[in-house]
Amino acid sequence: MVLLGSGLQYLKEGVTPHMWCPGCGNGIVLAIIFRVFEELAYRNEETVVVTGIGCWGKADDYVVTNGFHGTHGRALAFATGIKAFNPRLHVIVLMGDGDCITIGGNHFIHAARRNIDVTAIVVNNFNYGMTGGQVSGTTPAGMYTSTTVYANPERDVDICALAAVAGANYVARGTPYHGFELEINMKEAFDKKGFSVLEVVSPCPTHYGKNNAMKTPVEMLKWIKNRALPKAEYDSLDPSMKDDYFPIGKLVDKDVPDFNARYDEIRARAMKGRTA
Ligand SMILES: Cc1ncc(C[n+]2csc(CCOP(=O)(O)OP(=O)(O)O)c2C)c(N)n1
Ligand code: SF4
Repeated sequence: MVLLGSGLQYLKEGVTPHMWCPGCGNGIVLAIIFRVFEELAYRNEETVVVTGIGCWGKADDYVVTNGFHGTHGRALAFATGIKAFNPRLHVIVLMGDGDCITIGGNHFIHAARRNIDVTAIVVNNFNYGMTGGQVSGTTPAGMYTSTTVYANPERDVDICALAAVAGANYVARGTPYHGFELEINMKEAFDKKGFSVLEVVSPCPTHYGKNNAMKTPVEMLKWIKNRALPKAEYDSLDPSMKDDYFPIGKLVDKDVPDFNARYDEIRARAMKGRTA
């Protein structure tokens, strides 16, 4: 029996226990996705979950909706094709920070610029979890990974700031610790027409936590929780303190016409010109 409100009807049968490590944030994020699917009454045949490669990229193994498991860094390219061809589908793209920003950064910029009507849920655990905890484009400077054992000399990309400046209609950030807020922002992201991005700052205790002297999954989750501030509180910080924190909640909410709306308008004009 599936409890109403749990969203468990979207979980494939016979696939648990899942492959993620104890204390990983991925399971919490997937459970919230299922609840939001239920709240929005998404039907399996009109929903497509698109992934690339990585621990979070395995999420499509667990869903009963349509799934598309693509190649590393290219999930948004596949999702763009799916949505452009069939605008009636709900297209949800699940990517790790490596998938989305490090190898896939160029697709991310262009999906936002194009304002394609898909929702990207980016689980940012600050490293390449699946392949052993290597440095990623979102690893903060000075932190340790398996390939920066004397500390990362590079600066990190702010996923939300990049999405905003590139033209996304909706941008929000959350953490698995702030589950209720995450659910609200996820529902807004799914509902929004145009490109929407939800970054989830999430624990990878197995690699990032261990490499940075966080001995348990709880320590890693607390490390994230202590850095997350509601946007208004973050904005009021002295600039010298901002590097130690990140804002959570809704960051951008616009209604610029999405790619398919603009494409339809241009096509209608072109067809009229032809028959005139
Ligand atoms: C083109 C290509 N390059 C590299 C790899 C190897 N690879 C698989 S998963 C992965 C990193 C995944 O990291 P991330 O996207 O952050 O997801 P996570 O595992 O942390 O959830 C890499 C480098 C690959 N599969 N394809
Ligand atoms: S390696 Fe990290 S990201 Fe991958 S399942 Fe384990 S804790 Fe999660």
